[in-house]
Amino acid sequence: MNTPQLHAVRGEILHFIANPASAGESALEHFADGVLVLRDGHVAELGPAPELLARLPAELPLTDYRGKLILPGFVDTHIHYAQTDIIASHGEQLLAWLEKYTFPAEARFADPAHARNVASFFCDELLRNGTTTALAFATVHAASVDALFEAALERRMRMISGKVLMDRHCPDFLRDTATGGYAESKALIERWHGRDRLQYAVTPRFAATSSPEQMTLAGRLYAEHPGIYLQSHVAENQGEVAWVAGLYPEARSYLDVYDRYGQLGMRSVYAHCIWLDDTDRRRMAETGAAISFCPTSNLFLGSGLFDLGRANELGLRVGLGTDVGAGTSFSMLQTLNEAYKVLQLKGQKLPAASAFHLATLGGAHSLYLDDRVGNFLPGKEADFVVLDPQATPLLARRMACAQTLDERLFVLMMLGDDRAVAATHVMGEARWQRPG
Ligand code: XAN
Repeated sequence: MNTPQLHAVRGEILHFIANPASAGESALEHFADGVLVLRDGHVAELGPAPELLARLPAELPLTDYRGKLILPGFVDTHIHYAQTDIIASHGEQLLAWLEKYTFPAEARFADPAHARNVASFFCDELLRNGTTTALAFATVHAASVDALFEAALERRMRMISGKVLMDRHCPDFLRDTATGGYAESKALIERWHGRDRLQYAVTPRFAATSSPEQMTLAGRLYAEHPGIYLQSHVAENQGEVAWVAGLYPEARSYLDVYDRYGQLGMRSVYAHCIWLDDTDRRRMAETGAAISFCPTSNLFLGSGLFDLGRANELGLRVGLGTDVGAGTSFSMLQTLNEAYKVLQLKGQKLPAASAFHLATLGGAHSLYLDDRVGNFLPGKEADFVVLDPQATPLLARRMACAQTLDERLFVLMMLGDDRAVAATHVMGEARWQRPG
């Protein structure tokens, strides 16, 4: 998989340079037969094949993906690597699901060998699904963060993660302390933040499992380290919302709890955001905080239907999250499929162009990474996924009936999954290739 410093990739190529919701058709660039020229793992140039091939040196190495569709690598804005082994666990809604499945699974990460084993599988599974950037929860154990960052570094993936902060309302074996969690997070930031493509996220699990003292220190960590991320959950489930209201009676809303502790701002990302009101949404927009929309998880746990239309109207940053293990697939295509259905139930539309924007440039924008990944503008890191529109008999048959690019993209997101991913490249290099 050793890729020369300068090389080219040929195929059908599609990327976004703006949000189709505001820019319409000019948001998207499409080359039915295109060439992407890569230099040292970055995009050097993109254009129509006949034009570029006529002036590129004849000896330039070229990978031929004709018949396939090349898109920027997917950006998963919310996932729990330690929940890989409990994906598809039956029967509960959020709070009971945490107790019954999540906490026991996360307890196993006290063993660094287990953490390394899961981290390696997890990173490979992301790549098999075309995901090259992720914002991921680890567990309360500092070594679980080391394991994930080591696995991502080996594969050169863009990974943002952090140690879970959780000092109350959880089993003893998963509990840290406010000051211990602060010190461990600080040490992890020093060890990992800014190393290659890795970045750190301060990670209070949710307001219910952190004491006011821990919430204060989480806010302090976020303020003390410019450029750092903060990730948490908010307003996912109605029982959870009521519980948090009782724990923080002084707060106007669940989101306001995070605001009071200085945890809203640029590079803060909140998963779910189902039970927010417009005051909350406006506050997120004002502070630059982002939402991770997690449709498969929201349906699986019966949490509710996210209002993407309203978030867009108020100019919020929104990305897409698989939220494995409450989410039911690592595939961002399958996640778009469920997003479409959630929005149908809300009486809203998710056109295919908006959907693929959400999974690529939109996600990168929500993470303040759109200057580095998310599309193929010159200088961007060359992360891309190669999709096979003929991957399954049904896909091939349905594609043959599709008339327009829009229709083909919609078919891909509704019928596609990991089988549709022919290859995934990270910084230009093929890190996953479908056998055969
Ligand atoms: N709230 C949560 N929601 C979720 O979907 N997964 C989790 O692990 C979690 N913890 C708090």
